[in-house]
Amino acid sequence: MPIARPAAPIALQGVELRVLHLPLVSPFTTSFGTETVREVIVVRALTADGDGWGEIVTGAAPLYSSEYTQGAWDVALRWLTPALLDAGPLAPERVAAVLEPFKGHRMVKAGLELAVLDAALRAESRSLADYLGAVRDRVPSGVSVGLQRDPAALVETVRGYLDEGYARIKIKIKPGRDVGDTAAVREAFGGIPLQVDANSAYTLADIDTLAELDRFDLLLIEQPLQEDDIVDHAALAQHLRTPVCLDESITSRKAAVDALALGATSVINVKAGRVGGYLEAVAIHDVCREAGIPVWCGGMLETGIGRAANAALAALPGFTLPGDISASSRFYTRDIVTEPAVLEDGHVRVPLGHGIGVEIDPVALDDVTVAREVLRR
Ligand code: OSB
Ligand code: MG
Repeated sequence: MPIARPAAPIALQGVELRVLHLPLVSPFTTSFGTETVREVIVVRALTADGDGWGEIVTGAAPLYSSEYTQGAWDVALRWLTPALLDAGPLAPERVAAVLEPFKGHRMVKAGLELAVLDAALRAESRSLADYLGAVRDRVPSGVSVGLQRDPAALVETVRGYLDEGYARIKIKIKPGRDVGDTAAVREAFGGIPLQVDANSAYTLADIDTLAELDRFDLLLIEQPLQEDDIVDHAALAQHLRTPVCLDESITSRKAAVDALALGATSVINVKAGRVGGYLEAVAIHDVCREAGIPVWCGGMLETGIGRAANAALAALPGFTLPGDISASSRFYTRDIVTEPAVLEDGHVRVPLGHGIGVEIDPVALDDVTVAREVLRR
């Protein structure tokens, strides 16, 4: 089902971009590195009827994918934002087509599209959740747990999240920190919903190690091999009982269809940033739902802007597994929105206000802004 009721075009008068530095409550370590401060870009679409907000989820360094914040900043200011400002009356459904000639830079496209969507939907007094086709008013909340000092520290960290009520645990793994870490969590907590994320740290030569994870009854293993290793993922999936779930590899609806056709993935992590926007994310949801493939909503340490939009996306009917949509407090002591996502009985509420459904806290935003540019038409 595409979007049932499109939004009316907006007259985009300008776009404000800000780089934020948001301190993390604790360092976040994956197979590709450690972050202590979230460097992210916030987009504000300016119209005569009010503003719209979006978020460009690049990391500071190109370690998760080829995109990174200073590159995103450059392409947004030099190419993508000027194209949008020149596009005339702009319906949110047209943003992807306007930006399509520019290769790649999907996270930037997604952030710009979200700001236009938010402005357009606020102007019509509609919620993003309603627009995207949400069927729930709250979503189960999973938490992504970074690599810790050792398995004992991991167990204590996971214990804290379970005590808070998280509905699903995902642990990061890398070579040398896989079977032992997973065994420690399984032994400590029994049959909790558990999955692992390798962020492309392995090759097919590691197939025996990865097969050892089969005994832990994991919900899935996320992105064990490189982004472009679709055929190798298919070969690996043949040898594992644990379902393979692609994250980094799924950059579009087409990539999802191809990976499914090749048997490279049997579950998909949907991230709007990675695929170029919330509308492409819905398209992936739709094709997976049609094919009986479960999807779940991934995360990129979003601020309250992207976190609200992710909750709306995760409320679509095909999102049948808990997403990485934790409470804002899992990452931040102070968010940039006035009602940050909180954990209630293992769930996060889907914002039902207009647009993304949350309001910006202008003081909090200014306090974490390290760069700001405005382009006007
Ligand atoms: O691989 O899912 C990932 C964060 C940054 C980059 C990649 C990933 C992640 C996470 C965190 O796992 C998910 C979240 O936002 O909670
Ligand atoms: Mg991942």
